[in-house]
Amino acid sequence: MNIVLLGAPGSGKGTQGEKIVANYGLCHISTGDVLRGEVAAGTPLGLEAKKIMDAGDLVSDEIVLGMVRDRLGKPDVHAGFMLDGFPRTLAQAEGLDELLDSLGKPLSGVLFFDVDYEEIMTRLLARKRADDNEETIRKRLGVYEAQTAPLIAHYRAQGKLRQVEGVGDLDEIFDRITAELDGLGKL
Ligand code: B4P
Repeated sequence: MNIVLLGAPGSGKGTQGEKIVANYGLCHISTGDVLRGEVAAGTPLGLEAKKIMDAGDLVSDEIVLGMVRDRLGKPDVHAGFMLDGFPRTLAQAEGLDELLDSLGKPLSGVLFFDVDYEEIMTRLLARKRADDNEETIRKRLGVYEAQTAPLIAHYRAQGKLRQVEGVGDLDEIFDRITAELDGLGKL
């Protein structure tokens, strides 16, 4: 199974993603985690990415697509993968479509986490990561609305979108997710 997690910042992609990979044995590919790893290691990419992430902007499509292309070329994705936080722009989604075509690894489905912005603001202010202050969160939500939300229609048109209500108890949300993922095999 090859899936994408789609949703606003703080919608729970990382949180539920850990439960999904543990349950389905998928390889977890989080572009946010890879970028934070580069920042922590102080690489040239990390130094560049830190400024962009702290401002609430998106790292360039070329950089992120290059990272995902490298990662999907590794042998451990053979059993299936879960992309968390990628794609985030239409250009990234189109690049991913081409990449997966060339690799012969089609997407099984895209899980869209539906969470309202008020709930997101409360969650992220409580998390206190470097990019979690009110001004940056508002910026990230604006970027999400303009650049990432159009992917909902992109994947709906492909018949791949599965919408999950992302508010409530973590285990209840996970039950909704497994119901969707278990249904994918029956398409
Ligand atoms: P990401 O690392 O992808 O982070 P995120 O969108 O903020 O969080 P996520 O949705 O995973 O939420 P989480 O489960 O942690 O991106 C960070 C930055 O990296 C971006 O702003 C961008 O600059 C850059 N970047 C990453 N990918 C990129 C790409 N493809 N292109 C360009 N730039 C890219 O949950 C958030 C909080 O909510 C947690 O504290 C959690 O405990 C809590 N929570 C989760 N579920 C809950 C629930 N049901 N109830 C209550 N709280 C809950």
